Amino acid sequence: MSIVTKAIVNADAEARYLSPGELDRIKGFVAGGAQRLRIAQVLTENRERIVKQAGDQLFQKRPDVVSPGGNAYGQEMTATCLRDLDYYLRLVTYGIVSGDVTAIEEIGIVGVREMYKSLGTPIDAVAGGVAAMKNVAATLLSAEDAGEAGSYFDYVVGAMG
Ligand SMILES: CCC1=C(C)/C(=C/C2=NC(=C\c3[nH]c(/C=C4\NC(=O)[C@H](C)[C@H]4CC)c(C)c3CCC(=O)O)/C(CCC(=O)O)=C2C)NC1=O
Repeated sequence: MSIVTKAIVNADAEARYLSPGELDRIKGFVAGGAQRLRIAQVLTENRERIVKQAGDQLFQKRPDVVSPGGNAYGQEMTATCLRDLDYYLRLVTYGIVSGDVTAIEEIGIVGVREMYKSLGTPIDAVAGGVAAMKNVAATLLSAEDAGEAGSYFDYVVGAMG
């Protein structure tokens, strides 16, 4: 949900107009719109590169996950691992566009610990992969845009930590 939708749901629940505070927050959301869309566009256009480079960095740091016995060992499992990174990059773009982490949380965070546990996937390594995507993404963005995008990657990493 974007903060616009949220404010409307809250206001309508009390059958009232949007409050000055809500209008102010929406003003900030709208003012940042061009930036958020620009960032989401760069991440979307460069998704393959971001996922591949982040995967390379992760496997260099954590060779155990792609070694025999590792959860991402073998071509197929490595591809599934990179697919998961791509899933999280996609969710990060949802967060950036909506200016809110709710979509990321609902789709990719609720229950994630239990899921990776049952798959035998080390969640700290998934978090490491997301952190690597943040760093790769930063090389494609201005410092200001990288800062804005970074908070959404940080949210995912923090939620897995
Ligand atoms: C959009 C929300 C969403 C998420 C997040 C998601 C994750 C997800 N990752 C899975 C598997 C997996 N995930 C990984 C990932 C990794 N293994 C490692 O060691 C690395 C650290 C890591 C990559 C960074 C691997 C290797 C599997 C396959 C495990 C197996 O089949 O044994 C599975 C099991 C089913 C399948 O193989 O598709 C799910 C549901 N699915 C979703 O719909």
